[in-house]
Amino acid sequence: MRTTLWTLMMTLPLAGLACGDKDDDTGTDGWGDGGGTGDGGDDGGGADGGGTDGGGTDGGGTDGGGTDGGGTDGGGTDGGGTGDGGGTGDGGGDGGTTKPINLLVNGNFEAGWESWAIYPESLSNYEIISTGDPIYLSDETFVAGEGSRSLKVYGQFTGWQNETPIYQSFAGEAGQTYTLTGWVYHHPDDAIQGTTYGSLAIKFFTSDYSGFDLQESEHFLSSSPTGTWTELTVTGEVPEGFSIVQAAIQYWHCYGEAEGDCYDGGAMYIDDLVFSLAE
Ligand SMILES: [Ca+2]
Repeated sequence: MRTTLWTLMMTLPLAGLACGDKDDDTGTDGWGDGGGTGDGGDDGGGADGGGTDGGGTDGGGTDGGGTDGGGTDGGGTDGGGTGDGGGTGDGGGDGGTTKPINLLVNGNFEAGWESWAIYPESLSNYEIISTGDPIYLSDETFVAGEGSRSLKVYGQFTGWQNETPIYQSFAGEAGQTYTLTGWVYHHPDDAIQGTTYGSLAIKFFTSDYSGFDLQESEHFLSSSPTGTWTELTVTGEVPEGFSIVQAAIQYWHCYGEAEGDCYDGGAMYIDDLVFSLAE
């Protein structure tokens, strides 16, 4: 496995990390925002209800009371209730392809650690971090990439190279093509150091876990921009004979360390992962 990863590191282009404005839905990611809010509801309640029916006919005239007629019956009940329309206005799809179905549960970590796994389970060098939590070694506080919570991972501090894989597993079939995207971040006051790097990976296993293969995204490393969320993407096809597919976050602390005295600091934050199957 180590040979494979070295080879990968040599062959993968390290340049060209895509940094971008995470909230920008205009085109480049091809997702097409699908429109959103659906107007049309605004008119229902107000105009019809209160004005015409209520106050005039029933109320004011026959019963003769200001109280019964005008106020209660008319305006409130009828009017407000029937005025539908809100929420149904879907439409809007402004081009681009359909947003992919996300196979991940809790890919945005808003439900904390739920549905995620780490190997081995005894590892504890990670946490769910929320907007407003302190940044290690900094006076600043964390701001989630999406929603209010993200995942934070750092090194195991064994002195040696160590990997922390965090993942969700799926049943796959040979020939299927999967894509994993997500956003990563490191803060200037606690940035990734040395040879440590993080990445997204799609891992393939045979049913008995004797066979292993993977595809890996660009590396997020010490030279990657700090203080901004960067998108990583990886695509991979399930090889013949493989049936288990993992959408994985990797964190290689002290990568390549041979002396056993590496204690590089830094942490990587991850959010908003999407794992999808090509149609
Ligand atoms: Ca989130």
